[in-house]
Amino acid sequence: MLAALAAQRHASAQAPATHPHQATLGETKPTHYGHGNMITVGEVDLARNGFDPTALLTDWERGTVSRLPDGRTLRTFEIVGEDKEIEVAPGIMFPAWTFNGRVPGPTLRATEGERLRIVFKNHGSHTHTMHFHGIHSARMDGIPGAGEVLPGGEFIYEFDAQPFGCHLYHCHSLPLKRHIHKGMYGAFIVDPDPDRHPEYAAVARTRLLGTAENKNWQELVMVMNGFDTNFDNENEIYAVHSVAHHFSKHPIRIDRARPVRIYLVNALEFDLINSFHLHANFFDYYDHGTTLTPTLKTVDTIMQCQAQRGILEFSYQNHEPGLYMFHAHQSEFAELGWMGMFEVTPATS
Ligand SMILES: [Cu+2]
Repeated sequence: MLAALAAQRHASAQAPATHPHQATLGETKPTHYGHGNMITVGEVDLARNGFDPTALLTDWERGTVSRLPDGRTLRTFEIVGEDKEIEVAPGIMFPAWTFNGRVPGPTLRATEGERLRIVFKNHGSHTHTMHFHGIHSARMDGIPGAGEVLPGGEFIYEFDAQPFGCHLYHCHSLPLKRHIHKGMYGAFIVDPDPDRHPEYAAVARTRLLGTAENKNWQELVMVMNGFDTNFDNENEIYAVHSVAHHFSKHPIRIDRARPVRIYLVNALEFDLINSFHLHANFFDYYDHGTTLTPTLKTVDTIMQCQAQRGILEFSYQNHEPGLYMFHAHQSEFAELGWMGMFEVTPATS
């Protein structure tokens, strides 16, 4: 009996490692979980972190909507700055400064022409601001002297949502390098108002959250970041949404029949550039997302300096199902966490 049990254990120990996603993928048996064993081992405690990088891909913060006396839409967001320790790779903790307890902060999404009101309460241990990349007055710029908030304080930023595009916000307190790399940044997306762009109204509608045309798209936001875990002014960890190799271990499911749009933002500190490379496919790119026609067509790699951002559009319609890699094409970044997988599946509907 004992011998039989031991034999059984031995057999299971020898069984090839499988992954749930491999079951449907036939003979190729991709080994994305390891990929030459160049990824982290183990899992991050996402529950303790309080955010899941996969959920963040499609987590649009819409705020609350009301109507101004002149009939315009007022969209109000509430943001809290707070200190929080987060796990950025299995067993690697980082003392972050956050917006709403997550890194990156919430993806604020509005529509061109709305009035935006951002109520920022600072519950953190340091002075912070919210500086938006957008068009606004000097008083609303979110820099020292204009909208900087002491611990325990509050400031209300208010401006119009313009221009449409893929933007970001970040803390602009000093030293800036420290406040950014600690985690105080997030995506800020302004959808185009189709009525303002009659010549490209059909395209604009695909970008406007909630329309039937928009629902056909698989939209994802990706904030590229990194962490200096030993305080030497260099990054030890690179990622999309903070957790190294999360999307290598948890591929992003893509319905082959529907197009994909990525709102890509580079928040990386210390390194001069970051990049995005898509495997086995090409995409169109909209620099800053501020145009309705591509600024680059048919490319498979783009680079961004800090605060640069853009929109990628592509399709796997003519590809066989399977796992398709995406990563920074600085190989070091990829090996230290900035690498992921799309799992392209046959149409589900
Ligand atoms: Cu700050």
